[in-house]
Amino acid sequence: MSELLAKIAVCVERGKVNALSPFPPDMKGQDGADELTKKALDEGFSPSDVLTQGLVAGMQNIGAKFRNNEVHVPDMLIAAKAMKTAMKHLKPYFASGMVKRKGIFIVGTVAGDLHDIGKNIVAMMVEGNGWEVIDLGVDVSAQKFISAVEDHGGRVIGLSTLLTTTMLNMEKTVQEIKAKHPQVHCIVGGAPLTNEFAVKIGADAYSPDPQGAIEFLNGVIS
Ligand code: B1M
Repeated sequence: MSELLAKIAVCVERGKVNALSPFPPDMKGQDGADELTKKALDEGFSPSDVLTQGLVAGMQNIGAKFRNNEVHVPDMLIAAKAMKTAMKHLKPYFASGMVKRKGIFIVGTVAGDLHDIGKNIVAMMVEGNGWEVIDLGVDVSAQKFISAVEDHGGRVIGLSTLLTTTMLNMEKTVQEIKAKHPQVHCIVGGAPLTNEFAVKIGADAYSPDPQGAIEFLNGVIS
């Protein structure tokens, strides 16, 4: 793999956004994901290689470390910021169809629940893995999820909840989505959930972390 793309992956994983960002201290003054992504495209690297061998590789590395408790929520947030900043250079190639997204992932926190920190991390990690993410935000009704499927044609919906009281809303939401669009896959996550609960409510999958959501999504398209 090219040294430049490997450097982009390191910048994403370590949260080195751009040359001006002082974090991480040992990379101060060096180019970040922003400059290196632009440089790679200017030098003629294919946008798809920049995405997969640079940005996605970096997000995968940090995702694996998060799963192993080697890094924590702030590390994920800064890595996602580096990825998002670099992604702006790739946007024109997505728009032109030169780089294909893996698919559409619709995500939201279920009705009655306003917690969005975990859901946002999942959304950013999935986007960094090459998916187009339609983030419906918090307090999302079943109808809003259904409309998003109809408007955007997504095949996978991610539902998050942090409250035991809104787990019931999650159950109703999954059932309404499945009744209207049985082909749509629903993956659920959030601190109070378990795999048994996911099975009971008719969801297709449960993941305790963003990495599991990515693995499920990649399984859907393979
Ligand atoms: Co609230 N809150 N909160 N809160 N809050 C909890 C969840 C609580 C456990 C605190 C406690 O009592 N110990 C408790 C719930 C208890 C219960 O249900 N049994 C609670 C409560 C009660 C409440 C209120 C009702 C408090 C009140 O007003 N009386 C209220 C509810 C408001 C509402 O939603 N209607 C409320 C409000 C808030 C704030 C607004 C102040 C704030 C939310 C800010 C925000 O999200 N923008 C807040 C916070 C910050 C918390 C705690 C402290 C932290 C939650 C968090 O962000 N964790 C939380 C206590 C705690 O967890 N220590 C608590 C970090 C985040 C990265 O983890 O969301 O679990 P998490 O996401 C993980 C995984 O779960 C997974 O990946 C993420 C990354 O690893 N994951 C998925 C999540 N979604 C996924 C989806 C997937 C896959 C994986 O696929 C689709």
